[in-house]
Amino acid sequence: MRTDFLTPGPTRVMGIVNVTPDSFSDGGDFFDPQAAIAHGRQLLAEGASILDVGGESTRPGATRPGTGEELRRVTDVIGTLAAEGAVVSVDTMRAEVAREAVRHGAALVNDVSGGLADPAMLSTVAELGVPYVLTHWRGSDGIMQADPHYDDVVDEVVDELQAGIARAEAAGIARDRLILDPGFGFAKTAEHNWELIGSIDSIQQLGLPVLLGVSRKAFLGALLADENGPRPPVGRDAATTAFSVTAGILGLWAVRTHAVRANVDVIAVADRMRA
Ligand code: PMM
Repeated sequence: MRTDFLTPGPTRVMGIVNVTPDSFSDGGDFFDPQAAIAHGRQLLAEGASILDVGGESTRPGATRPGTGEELRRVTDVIGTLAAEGAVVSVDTMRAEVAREAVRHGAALVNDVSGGLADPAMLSTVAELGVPYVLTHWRGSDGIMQADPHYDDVVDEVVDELQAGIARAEAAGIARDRLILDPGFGFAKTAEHNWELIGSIDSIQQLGLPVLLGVSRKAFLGALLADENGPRPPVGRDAATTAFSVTAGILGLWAVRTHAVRANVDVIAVADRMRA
């Protein structure tokens, strides 16, 4: 089993391949599996170390596809790209999709629910033996997205990630197979996201690799708003690279981004400055 992508080194770029009709920034662009495969190849050519292939939009209010439909969207894309040598992760909240994805060559499972959406997820990942991205999440219902509450967002996210690590280990996932993600935008307001990003070292102190998923997210649209309203998602790529500089300087494990080349470039600079 391949785990070379976990070894310490410069921050990696995980390129996003959304095989969905409704993701917030690129929904529909790569819904056709052939378009998704071509996009994945393009992201690899731009320097992506990992491709994150997902068949369900996690956008608040999105209608969930059935398991069969989610599988139909991702399996050929994963199978083709993995067979060509790519390190592929599957972005799914479903154990059955994780299992099939790994059978088709996925090397890691990226579950934005931290194992909370599907009770079979953690034990399935343990059985598969692959690395697992454990994301901070508090449910996908409207209230949790629209009005999340924390007394101290950093402390609570750290505590809840620790609880997630304990759940994962209890289910049989080895600690050295875990990657942590604070879950920007998942049950968090823009203010919560800014507080968390300012204290990302608190997440690093948990001692596991950290993945940053901020690419094109709404809090950047709000930051860059003008008289026409929030900046649309495709106009948020330059701002996204600012976080990749930070990630590179702090030596985070990876950033998950839609655009790849610019993020690879700024990480090269950040890494060189660290040397
Ligand atoms: N964000 C999205 C989807 N998957 N996975 C992880 N680990 N972290 C994230 O922040 C994350 C994710 C939503 O963004 P998209 O719809 O543009 O893929």
